[in-house]
Amino acid sequence: MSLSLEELGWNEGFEKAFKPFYKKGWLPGRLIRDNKISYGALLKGGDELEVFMSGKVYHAAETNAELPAVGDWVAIDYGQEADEPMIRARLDRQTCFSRKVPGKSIEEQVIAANVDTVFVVTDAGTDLNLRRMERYFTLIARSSARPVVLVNRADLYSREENEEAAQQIRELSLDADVHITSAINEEGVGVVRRYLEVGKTITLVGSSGVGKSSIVNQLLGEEWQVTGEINEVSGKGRHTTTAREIVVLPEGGLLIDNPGIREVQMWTDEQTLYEQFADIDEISKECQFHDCKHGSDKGCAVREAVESERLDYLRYQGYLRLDDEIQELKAKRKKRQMTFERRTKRELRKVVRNKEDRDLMRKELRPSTGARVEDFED
Ligand SMILES: Nc1nc2c(ncn2[C@@H]2O[C@H](COP(=O)(O)OP(=O)(O)OP(=O)(O)O)[C@@H](O)[C@H]2O)c(=O)[nH]1
Ligand SMILES: [Mg+2]
Ligand SMILES: [Zn+2]
Repeated sequence: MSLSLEELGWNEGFEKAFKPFYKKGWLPGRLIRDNKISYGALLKGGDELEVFMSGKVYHAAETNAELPAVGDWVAIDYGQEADEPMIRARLDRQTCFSRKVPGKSIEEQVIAANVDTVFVVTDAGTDLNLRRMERYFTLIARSSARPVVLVNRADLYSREENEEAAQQIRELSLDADVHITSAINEEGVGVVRRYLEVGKTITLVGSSGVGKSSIVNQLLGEEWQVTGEINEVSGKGRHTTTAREIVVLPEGGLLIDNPGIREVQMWTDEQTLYEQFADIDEISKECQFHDCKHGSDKGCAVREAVESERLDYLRYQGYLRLDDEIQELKAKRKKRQMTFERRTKRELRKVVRNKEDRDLMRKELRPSTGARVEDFED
């Protein structure tokens, strides 16, 4: 299969941004796998190449989120014959789906760069959590990708249960398409195909075990199996995905399967939050004070709306929690930006002198990119 750059997601914007790099003799590649020390890159023609990050790219990144990530387009320098191919630059992302690194850290974790559509996979029963769904919607809105929800495992629930779950999810977002699917019965998975387009990248996220890889396998056809190895540690004999990787689909389009996400921590700004909660934003115009926090504030129209059952109590609670998280993140970031990031950079510079050190450092200092323990539910 010989692939053009366009089939790998290249477009005019990237072509334009790449101009200065062509002049240096570098060539574009799309990162499809993060091996920590190196990356797998797809090149024009469809060949895969192992590429290494240059010290310059490493130093130029002020945060881990700025380092190359799966989905990124980079400029590759082949150097002399015996040299390792090097990433000399990363093109600006056209979309970027990220969350906050789980735990106390205040860093952004890029889940996938340059994705066009994010599928959130859930089900109508044990996995369904509308508050979590609101988080996904907020993160997707921030990413500039298009949101689609799959209410999967439909074979395990009644038609009414599936329909009701889908309806509840639809009420949370004006932008998201919501479909009911069953990967086991091959029901509705065909709808995912409708979103596939040559050169467009989709990704699937959701809790572990909801069926992301099963859906991916159906799109890939029999001979491809991305469901991972059997989990010997837990002894559950389940196939759990442990790394994200881009695959080119036989019918065109690119797809990133993800490990199960346990914590959907906020990585966004207030603006995106308000847009996602336009109903609350609208009501809040009637609050007595313009900086109303909608808690115990006097004359709060939002609280009144909850009391008169015009606004769902749980949605209101979810909103307050997300707003809290965003404010906290903002405050922490401000405080630590100067000290923490500058210090890390200085320390990196000191140590990352030669290649051996560089590789070692990469292993130790890139805990928040790629898949981590927190990515997995068990
Ligand atoms: N009944 C039913 N089972 C399903 C369906 N989709 C997936 N499963 C099963 O659920 C289990 C987990 O499916 P996976 O596709 O590996 O789930 P995943 O979302 O990729 O999980 P992680 O890789 O751990 O994040 C497998 O045993 C699947 O056969 C479905 O629609 N109906
Ligand atoms: Mg999986
Ligand atoms: Zn208010």
